[in-house]
Amino acid sequence: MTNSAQYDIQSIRDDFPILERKIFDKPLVYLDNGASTQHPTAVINAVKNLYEHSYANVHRGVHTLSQEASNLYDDARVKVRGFIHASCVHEVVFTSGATESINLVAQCYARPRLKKGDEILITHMEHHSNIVPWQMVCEQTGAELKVVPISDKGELEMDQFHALLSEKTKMVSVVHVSNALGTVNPITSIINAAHELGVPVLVDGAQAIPHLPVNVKNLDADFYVFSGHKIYGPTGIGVLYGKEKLLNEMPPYKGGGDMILSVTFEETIYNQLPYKFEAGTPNIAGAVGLGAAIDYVNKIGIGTIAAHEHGLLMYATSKLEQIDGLRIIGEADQKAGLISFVLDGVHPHDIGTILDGEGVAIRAGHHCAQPIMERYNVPATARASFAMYNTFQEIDVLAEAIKKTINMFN
Ligand code: 7TS
Repeated sequence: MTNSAQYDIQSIRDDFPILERKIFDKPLVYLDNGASTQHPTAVINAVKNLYEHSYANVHRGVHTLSQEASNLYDDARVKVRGFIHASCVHEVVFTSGATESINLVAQCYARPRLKKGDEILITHMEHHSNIVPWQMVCEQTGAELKVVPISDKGELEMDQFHALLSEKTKMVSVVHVSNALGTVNPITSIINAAHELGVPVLVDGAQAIPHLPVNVKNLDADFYVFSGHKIYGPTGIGVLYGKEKLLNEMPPYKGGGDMILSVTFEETIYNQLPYKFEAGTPNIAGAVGLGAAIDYVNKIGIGTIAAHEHGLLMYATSKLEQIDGLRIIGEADQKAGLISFVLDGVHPHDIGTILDGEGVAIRAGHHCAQPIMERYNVPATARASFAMYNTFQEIDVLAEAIKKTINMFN
């Protein structure tokens, strides 16, 4: 199996120092990118350079280092804006990750608007971080959570979505790409249908952002969230994109420094967007690292990465399908680069452990999507998830390691 001539996989791999690691004396085959991706030298160096040359707190000092750090922090926001095609930089709020972004919208957008009898519509394939914040806000307000079912293939039952969407629906929150199934959801149709009833839509883009071009303006998403660590950036940094009008209508999430214009004991005037939602010293290095990660992805091209990963997905699917006793969970027509699977008679944790012995890192577990496990009546799955640096040869290693696992258990 060869890679496309234009795609210089070796030079990409050379940019990721960790890929040289050996695990139990075997070359690392890192296929746990859905949990967290690895970092190119450009990201590591951006963070290193900040700490070595330009580090100080941001937005509060007139001295040179504070100005340099502030500029780097603000540049990162400009890069995110460009990457997701937001209309303006102040629609990009830095958070600690997708989870915090969703909680922020649940508490600051939904909670003040919800009352008993209202409904929030999510789907059966959400990560816990797009379930629990809505359950919490339902408990707080008396609103009810409605769930769009999925088919055996792992696709949303769109007729059910349309049936559940009603005047009672006050918010739709849906995952763009499922972390447990790989399904790419038809979010344009979902957003359009919701907007016909005046219902805003949050899109959980945690698993989409490293794999697909995202244009929040074309999608007309009201909110779009993701984490830096799933797109080759640092942990502890994430993004909440929100339409300016909606963000302006929302109260702040946390109170503290940087989110105010003036404070007296009688009255506090909040800062403008996006700082209203960024109380306290932010994750400066995280933002700078995320900016560098976006530069890196742009250099390769998100469309090019998507094409490479699609090739890996097709190849891996055809290889794994040939293995007796292996069942793929999630066979949607539209999938991004991950495969969940189970083996007859072998617990996914044992698969994970044996594969680790072969140098192959996958995730085994419920993937923080327990309702999906329940839907397919499995306790857990093993999941191989791909990134721009994975090779077709690594898929061969994965397949051989799975066959070895099956042989050990027979
Ligand atoms: N939404 C989806 C679809 C996710 O896959 C994840 C993390 C999150 C939200 C939460 O992101 P965080 O950065 O705020 O934690 N998913 C996974 C995973 O699949 N394996 O580990 C984490």
